[in-house]
Amino acid sequence: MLIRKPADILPSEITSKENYLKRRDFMRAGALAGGAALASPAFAAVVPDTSRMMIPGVGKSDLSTDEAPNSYEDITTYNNYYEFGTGKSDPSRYAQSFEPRPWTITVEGHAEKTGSFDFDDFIKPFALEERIYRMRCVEAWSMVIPWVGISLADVVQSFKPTSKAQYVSFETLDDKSRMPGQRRRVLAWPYREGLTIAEAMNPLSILAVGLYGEVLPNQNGAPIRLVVPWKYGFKGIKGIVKISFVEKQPHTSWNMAAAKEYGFYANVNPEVSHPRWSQARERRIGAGLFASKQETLMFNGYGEQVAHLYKGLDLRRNF
Ligand SMILES: Nc1nc2c(c(=O)[nH]1)N[C@H]1C(S)=C(S)[C@@H](COP(=O)(O)O)O[C@H]1N2
Ligand SMILES: [Mo]
Repeated sequence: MLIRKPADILPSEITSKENYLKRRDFMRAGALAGGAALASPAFAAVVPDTSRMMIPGVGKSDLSTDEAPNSYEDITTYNNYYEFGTGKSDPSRYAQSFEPRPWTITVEGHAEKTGSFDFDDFIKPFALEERIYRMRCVEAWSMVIPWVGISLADVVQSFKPTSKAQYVSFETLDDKSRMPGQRRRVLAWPYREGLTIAEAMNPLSILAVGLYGEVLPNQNGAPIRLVVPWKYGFKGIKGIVKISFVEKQPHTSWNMAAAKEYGFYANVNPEVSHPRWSQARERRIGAGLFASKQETLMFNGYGEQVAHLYKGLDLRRNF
């Protein structure tokens, strides 16, 4: 086998956080040079193995759930990423040839520090941590995912937002040639999301760069995506290229598409139904065809950490 799996990589080969993606590129280049057959469409499906690289220097977090994580298979084959198609298996199929490098993240708006940064430089100052989170999609299914990420609060603080920065907005890459799903206007591209500055500063909010200890697969939002576990999955914007500190509540893709169905807050709330279905229960992906649904928890079970953010806010109106 030409391409080695993470388990076959010796710890001595793992040098530094800054080098892990460079090594991945090296391995991919090697794989392509080593077998011309890999370049043919019939073999395209095996190429993604090259991106399965361990991320070194990942700490543990006491904010992790002790529930059993979903399988790597479930997490990487049952996805929502409309830039690669609207079917659940579309992202794992059609994002394989996406190259999440080179990758530039632009930070702008009401902050003392702004600018454009290469992905590696962007994440370098921050500690990498494993965070095992319950994730709840607005479509009433859920998973438990062992993310590798950096604290969004640390990122926000490092850019020194001014008092005018009330919200943080995020944008995904906008490039039809690399994201074939963008040829159809199923959403207004680029995909947009936002948080209040207090939500962004909450210790639970992270920018994920990996899962199961490995570099983030393309279908899960490589190279960097937002994870806010007390909100419906659509807040977790993938493939981020822009972060803006803004004064007014930003426009968000799902709210622009259907304002009556998807609000800005999108907090998981079993008591507030989606106009077309109940949010009281959820199906845990991978639990089996005959497993009964489980009850959805207020704020997806993270109320202790986040309920204070919404004191005095009518959650029925601000859904
Ligand atoms: N750019 C972008 N980000 C996105 C989406 C999308 O279509 N485009 N889908 C969202 C939705 S609806 C969900 S449920 C989560 C799914 O994340 P996962 O596939 O890693 O589980 O990604 C979110 N982030
Ligand atoms: Mo979702």
